[in-house]
Amino acid sequence: MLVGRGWDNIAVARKGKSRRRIKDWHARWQAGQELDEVDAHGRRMSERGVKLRQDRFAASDDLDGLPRADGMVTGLFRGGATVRPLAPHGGDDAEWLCGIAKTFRPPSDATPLAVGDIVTVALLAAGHADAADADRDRADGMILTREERTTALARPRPWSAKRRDRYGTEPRAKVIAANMDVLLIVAAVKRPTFRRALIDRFLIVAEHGGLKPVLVVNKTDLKPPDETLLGEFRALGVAVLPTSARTGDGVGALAGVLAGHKNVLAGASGVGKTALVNHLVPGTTARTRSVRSKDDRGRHTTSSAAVYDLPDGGILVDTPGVRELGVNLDAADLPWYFPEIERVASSCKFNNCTHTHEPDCAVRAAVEAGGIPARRYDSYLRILESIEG
Ligand SMILES: Nc1nc2c(ncn2[C@@H]2O[C@H](COP(=O)(O)OP(=O)(O)OP(=O)(O)O)[C@@H](O)[C@H]2O)c(=O)[nH]1
Ligand SMILES: [Mg+2]
Ligand SMILES: [Zn+2]
Repeated sequence: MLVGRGWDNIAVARKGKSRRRIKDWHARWQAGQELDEVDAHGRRMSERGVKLRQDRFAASDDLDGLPRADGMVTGLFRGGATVRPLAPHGGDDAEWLCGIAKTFRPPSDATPLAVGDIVTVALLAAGHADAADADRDRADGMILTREERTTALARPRPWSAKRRDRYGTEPRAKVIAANMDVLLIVAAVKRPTFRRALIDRFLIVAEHGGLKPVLVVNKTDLKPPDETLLGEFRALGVAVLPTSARTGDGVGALAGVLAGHKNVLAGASGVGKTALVNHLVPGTTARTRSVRSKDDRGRHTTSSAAVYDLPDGGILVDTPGVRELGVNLDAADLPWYFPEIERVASSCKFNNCTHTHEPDCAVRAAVEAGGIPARRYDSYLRILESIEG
């Protein structure tokens, strides 16, 4: 566990000091902790967690007179975030290390801050560069406000009494990335096993969050992808790109799709998200790790979201792999996310038909006749069950 004492060990080099410091923070906070929580009122979440030293916050009572600038959140840790300036500014810092102002009130009840959020920061920078000592103990800025999100890649979070206490009875979505345009759903042909149901859930999450889904089927060097299956996704209007991060096959086509957009990678652990980043972003050598040989599962190598600049414009956000993905929806909304089911549902005898057991169900008839792929119907049933169960 990291405690205040840890600060004494942080080396501050004059040259590139900000970057170095940020790396230290990341390394420390990434060591075994969930780093991405500040609560809805900007209070530090946990006594256990790292505390920004009090003098970092001393200025937060008096932020009114400070210069302000907008930036994008590029990383989160307990009690703060790294923020990249949206416009060039006078200082030499590529990223600001920021605390959260006491007055910070996020505009909605979802995760207060996520990678990709646009925030306004009060800059503390003036003066602190002179003294190495002060530099070590101070943030570059304090986050004052956050803009409304245009999109959100979100997953439902486990419900618990503790959370209900703190946040009321509403299930809160955990926002993984904000303001992205494209969700790259990455699967592997094998190692780990191709999980169609997980892809269907990500399609729902994309629809729900306002992102355009693109399916990336990676590791094609291990086995050719199942063309029939890819055709089913294409029939739903989802772009499908087979790739191999090992041989580089298909990576050029993927780069073309990403250019100029804000893209976020998601998928199971071990499918090769970070390996793709290393291909797509020149000079990047982010950590990847082999899947476990005993069960072909990933090792959860990437531990928090990270932002990369694409060579032809746009950004790419790498995220930690998921194990399971719940779907935070009402059962009644579900057909809407399965357009091929919705299309025939109006012909069901009952207008509240769930297409599970009701008589004269047009959806089940269409599945039997082959008009709706059986695996899509199976996914529908599984998701329905998980919502109701
Ligand atoms: N054969 C083959 N192996 C690949 C390919 N892409 C990635 N790998 C390997 O798969 C393993 C997992 O890759 P990662 O990039 O760490 O996977 P990830 O999706 O980032 O996993 P998490 O960070 O845990 O979510 C590594 O050993 C990679 O070298 C590919 O196209 N073909
Ligand atoms: Mg990774
Ligand atoms: Zn029906």
